[in-house]
Amino acid sequence: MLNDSNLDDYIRRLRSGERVALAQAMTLVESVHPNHQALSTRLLDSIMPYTGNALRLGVTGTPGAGKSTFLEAFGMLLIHQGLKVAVIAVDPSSPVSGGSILGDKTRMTELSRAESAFIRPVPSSGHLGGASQRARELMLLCEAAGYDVVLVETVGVGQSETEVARMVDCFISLQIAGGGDELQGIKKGIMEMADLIIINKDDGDNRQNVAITRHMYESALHILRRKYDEWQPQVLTCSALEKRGMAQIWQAINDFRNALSATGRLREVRQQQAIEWLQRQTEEEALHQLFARPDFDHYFHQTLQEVRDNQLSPRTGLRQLSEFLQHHYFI
Ligand SMILES: Nc1nc2c(ncn2[C@@H]2O[C@H](COP(=O)(O)OP(=O)(O)O)[C@@H](O)[C@H]2O)c(=O)[nH]1
Ligand SMILES: [Mg+2]
Repeated sequence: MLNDSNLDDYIRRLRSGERVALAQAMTLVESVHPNHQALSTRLLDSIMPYTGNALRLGVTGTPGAGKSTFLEAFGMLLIHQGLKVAVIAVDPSSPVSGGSILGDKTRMTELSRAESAFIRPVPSSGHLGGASQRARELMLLCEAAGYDVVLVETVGVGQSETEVARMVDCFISLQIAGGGDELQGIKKGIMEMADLIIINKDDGDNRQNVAITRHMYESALHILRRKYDEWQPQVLTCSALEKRGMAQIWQAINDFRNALSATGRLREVRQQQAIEWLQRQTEEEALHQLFARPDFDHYFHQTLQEVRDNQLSPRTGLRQLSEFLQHHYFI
């Protein structure tokens, strides 16, 4: 097992693409044991210079949209082009060794057997932020191990989508026709986050529906504010089951990458993502530390009660808390 004395050797093996070393490094990063955390922090710090070379893609969609089937077909296309592909599946709905992961394995049979592919589920740990932080770190490990494309898959449930969108270069929303899903996508703001919208299951009797849905999305996209000056999000269709449409999707992703790279925007986006992540974590940490102080916590609850009982206006409550903070911590 990985330990303090063989860390350098592990990093060398990881960078040479040894799958066992990558898998063990991932297990270490996922461990919450304090000793492991100290070691995984060292590991992550050491590999930072070797990260950033992969194309980072996020794929989101409701359960049943065909994400796993799509990743199988799309991943194999990349592999046939000589690329190394990693899939990190964040699924907040599945327990640690959940059924959906078994389901995924059966839908990704070719990919999971491919020498150039690496598939890793991220078990949810109750706390969603925790799962997506780990996904980000696993992505860095894959980059250090020389993977060319890292796909982060997430189920279409509010926060996990946003968090995945914040860690990838290109965010892909996989949709299906009908079922009122289109409206949901628009309402939930997924369309504002998506760089590509792919309507899956463009096969059999469904093709007409897909064409209608595609048109709807295209119209909706034109009235939405654009995320980047450099890129107008595209709507594509595919049949993951019949493995059709994959080359066009890969082309669109490359167009996206080229458009954003040409102006330096892609680099800027990544820098911004890293900074914003640290900002959010710092805010969370600051609040956590503040409420961990018994005197503040006590005063806070006392004030809450007074406001609840109409003894104090909310505005005065806030002023008092603010004065308390200044007086106790900021002088
Ligand atoms: N007709 C059709 N069925 C598909 C397609 N892609 C996936 N499916 C089916 O949709 C179901 C859900 O697929 P899955 O990949 O597990 O979806 P996920 O939950 O988003 O990962 C399975 O029964 C797939 O066989 C497709 O392109 N066409
Ligand atoms: Mg799946």
